[in-house]
Amino acid sequence: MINSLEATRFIVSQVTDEPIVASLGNAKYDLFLSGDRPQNFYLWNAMGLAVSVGLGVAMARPQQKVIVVDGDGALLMNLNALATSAVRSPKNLIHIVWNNRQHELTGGQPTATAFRTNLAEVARGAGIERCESVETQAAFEDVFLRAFQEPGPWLISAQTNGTRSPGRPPKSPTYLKHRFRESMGVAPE
Ligand SMILES: Cc1ncc(C[n+]2csc(CCOP(=O)(O)OP(=O)(O)O)c2C)c(N)n1
Ligand SMILES: [Mg+2]
Repeated sequence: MINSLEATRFIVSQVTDEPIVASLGNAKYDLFLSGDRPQNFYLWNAMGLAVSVGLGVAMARPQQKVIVVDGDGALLMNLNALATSAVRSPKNLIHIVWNNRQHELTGGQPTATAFRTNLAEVARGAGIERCESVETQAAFEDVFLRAFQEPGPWLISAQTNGTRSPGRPPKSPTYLKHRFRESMGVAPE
């Protein structure tokens, strides 16, 4: 079983100025704890939209890897985003899902992955080129390093435990948006 904080720390240890878009809840809490940086874009409440935002960033920045850290519950709420990603197929998009098989943040209600749904297979069926499921930290690090080097788009479903993360990133979406845009070299609005 993978600890999502440990795995997120590994991601952050590998990046330089690559953008990382984080889903609401534990994904963004872990990212903040692993090292706050202007290139981190934390979503507040917009459940399921991390990969939609990441897709847009990946299309706008084709020369750079763009990483999305997502939750299983959030992705399941917006599965059509996988089909949209596949239509565009940006080679630089790395979509990582922390699959703890529950909505941990709202009380641990089981998601569909606790029953029959396999997110890597769903992504493959949607048309995402490179889909992997991993269950150990070593396997995660190995596939992440491949995804960081080799063309995608990638979907990595990582089996994680259900731990609550204590990280609390800045709460103002406006502040986070401006900070992120500035880090991308986009002129202020
Ligand atoms: C549209 C919508 N419905 C419900 C919520 C409440 N909500 C916040 S986090 C969360 C669970 C997210 O589950 P997951 O993405 O698997 O992350 P985890 O909590 O397991 O880390 C829910 C249901 C929300 N923010 N938006
Ligand atoms: Mg979950």
